[in-house]
Amino acid sequence: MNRLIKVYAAGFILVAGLLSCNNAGKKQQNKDNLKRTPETESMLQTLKNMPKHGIMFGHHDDPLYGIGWEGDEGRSDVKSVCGDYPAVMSFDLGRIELGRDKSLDKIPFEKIRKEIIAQYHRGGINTISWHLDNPVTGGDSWDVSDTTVVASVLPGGVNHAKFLTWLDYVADFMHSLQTEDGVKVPILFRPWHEHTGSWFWWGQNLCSAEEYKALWRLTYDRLCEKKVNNLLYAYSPGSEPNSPAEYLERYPGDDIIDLIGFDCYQFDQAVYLEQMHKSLRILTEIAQTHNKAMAVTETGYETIPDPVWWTEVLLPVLKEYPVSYVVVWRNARERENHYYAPYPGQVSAPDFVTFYEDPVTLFAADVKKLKSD
Ligand code: BMA
Repeated sequence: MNRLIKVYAAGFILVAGLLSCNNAGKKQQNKDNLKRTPETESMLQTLKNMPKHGIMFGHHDDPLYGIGWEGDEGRSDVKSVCGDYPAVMSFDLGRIELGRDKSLDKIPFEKIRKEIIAQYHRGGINTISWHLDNPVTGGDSWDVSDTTVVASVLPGGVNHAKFLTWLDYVADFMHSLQTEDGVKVPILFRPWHEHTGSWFWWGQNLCSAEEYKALWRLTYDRLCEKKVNNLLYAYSPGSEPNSPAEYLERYPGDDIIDLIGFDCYQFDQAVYLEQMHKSLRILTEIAQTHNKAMAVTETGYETIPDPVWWTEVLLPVLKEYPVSYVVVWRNARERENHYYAPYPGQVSAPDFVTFYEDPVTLFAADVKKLKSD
C-alpha cells in the first residue's frame, strides 16, 4: 500500500515536473520569439533613467475631457493651468473586451487611439489600465459578488475561451497604435491593478495568490502569442505594503514586469504621508534588487481643497525617492467633485504652477527636450 502511494506520488511529481518544464519552455519561447520594438526598449530606458533627471507628471484621461468641457481639440486642464501637457498620459480600456466602441467612461476608443499617438509625437509616455467587466456576472470591475471569476478564466475554467477573446480585443487595440509611418507606439500596460484591496473581481479576497499570478501569466502569454511587441508591463497594488515580501506576495515575476508602482490616495494628510513614505521606501529597495523602474501609478487628493498640496505635500515626498513618474486620476466631467488635477480658477492652480516650475517636475516638453539632448 505504502509502495503504491509512493509510485503514485512519484508519477504525480513526474507529471507536475513535465508540466512545469512545459510552462517554463513556453515562457522562454515567448521571450525569444517576441522581441520588443526598439521604441518600447527605449521607453523602458527612459523610465529607468528618469529619476536622474526628474519626476514626470501624469494625468488620467487628460486630453479627453475636463471640468466643464469634453472633446475640445488640444485641450487639457493641466495645460490650461501651467502651459504644457503632462509627460505621462493615462487611459483605460474598460469595455474594449466586449467589442464596444466606447470605454466605461464613455470615450470612443478611436479618440483614445488618436490621443495616444498625439502624446507619442509630443515625446511623452502613455500608460493604459483596464477596468474590464466581470466575465461571470456581466457586471463591472467592481462586481465582487462571485469569488470564482479569476479561476473561471484560467486554462480549464468555464470562461477561459471567452476570456481569450477579451484579451484578443486588447491585442488588436495595442497593434492599432501606430503612427502614420507605421511606428508602433510603446505602451506601459497596467492591468490587474489595486489587487491588494478587494473591490475588483481580481482582488485579494476574490482569488488566491497562485490564481492571481496565473491571471497575469495568461494575459502576458496571450498578448505575446498575438505578437504584441509594443508593451511594457506595470505591477500596481493598492493598499500600502508593510514589507518587500508583502509587496511581492502576488508579483507575477521579473520576466513579465518592467515597472513597479502602487496606487495611494490622500484622505487624511498624515496617513497619506505615512503610506507614501512607507511604500516608496519599500519600492526603492525592490526596484534596486529587481532592477525595475518605479512610479506612483495613481495618486491624488479629490477636489484638491488644499491650496498648497502640490508643493507642500506631494512634491516633498516624491523628491526623496527615485520615482520615474506620478499620475493623478481623472477630472470627471460627468461626476461632481471627482477631479484630481487643477483647472483654471481651481484653488490649487497657482501652487500647481509653482510645482510645474520646479526643476524636478517634468512635463511633455521637458521629456521631449531630454530625449533630444
Ligand atoms: C474610477 C472612477 C470611475 C471610473 C474608473 C475608470 O476611479 O474615476 O468613475 O469609471 O476610475 O476610469
